Amino acid sequence: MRKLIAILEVLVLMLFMITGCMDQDPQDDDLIVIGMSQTGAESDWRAANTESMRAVFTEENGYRLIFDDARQQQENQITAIRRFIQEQVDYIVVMPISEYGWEAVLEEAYDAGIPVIIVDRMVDLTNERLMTAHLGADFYAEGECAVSWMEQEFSSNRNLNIVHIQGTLGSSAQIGRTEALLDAVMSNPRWNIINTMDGDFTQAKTYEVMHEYLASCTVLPAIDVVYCENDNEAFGAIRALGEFGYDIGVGGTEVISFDATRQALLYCREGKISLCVECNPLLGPLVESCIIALENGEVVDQYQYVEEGCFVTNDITQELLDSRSY
Ligand code: GZL
Repeated sequence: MRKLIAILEVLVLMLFMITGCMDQDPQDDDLIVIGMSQTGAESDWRAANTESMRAVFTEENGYRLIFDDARQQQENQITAIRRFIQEQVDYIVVMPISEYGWEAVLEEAYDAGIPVIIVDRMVDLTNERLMTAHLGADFYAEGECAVSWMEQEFSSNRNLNIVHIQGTLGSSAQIGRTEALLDAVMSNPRWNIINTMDGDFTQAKTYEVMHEYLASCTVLPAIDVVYCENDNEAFGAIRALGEFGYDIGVGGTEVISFDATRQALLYCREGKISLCVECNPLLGPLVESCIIALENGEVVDQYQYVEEGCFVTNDITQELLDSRSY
């Protein structure tokens, strides 16, 4: 008899444990589930962008974040989006690696009734209803900021030899910044792009391609400007140029960079980078305000751009550096 009672007690305990585990915390049901596909971890900018998202979409703030790092592969992003659809998340947030190839998978999300928010770079869609909102930067305007500085920095009656280092090909950051430079070269007949390379937004790739280019020259070319489409490219280019004896800075080879992360601002303060064009990675709060508006049944602007500026050496004060969080 005692054995029977002991068995019954164990069974009751197990039953309690199982039902206790299966009971979702009532709070959990209230969490907004976000499926987030991040491009990768290729740059300082990207790390700051990811940190901004993770800092906002926490359980304390009322969210369950399902975060996927695509490691710079679009197919990984598409796979992740399909997983988010299967898991019936409340929102899908995508930082797309490139502009093209999204129509089919975003159609699936649309059919599943899941709003898709595109952040940072843009996607090229024939059916724009597939995207609830795009929150990011105007990359062409960033490039215009750089070429306006070039037009002021260099007199119009001198030849300008430019080396152009592009970001990840097909990304809207690369497309916009490139187009602005090419348009400016068209309207400045003495500007000459002597070489264009793919730096893929990374320091290592840029060092490699710049080193390879300079090593292939029988006579080292005069380079007036290196137009780097992000900070990590600038770091790689500066290292390679230094190894071949180039004098970096005013009066020598002037480097332009995009993002304005802390390390780039420090290079700018030293004169190693002549112009830092800001590209704000801290998009988490903007994404959250969009989601809150949607939760409240509000209609959101489909295109929302962040404010950005640019910095030259004299702008880089300790106060400015202390004021920045990335
Ligand atoms: C720009 C972003 C770019 C950054 C790079 O919004 O997409 O990608 O300029 C990053 O640093 O790799």
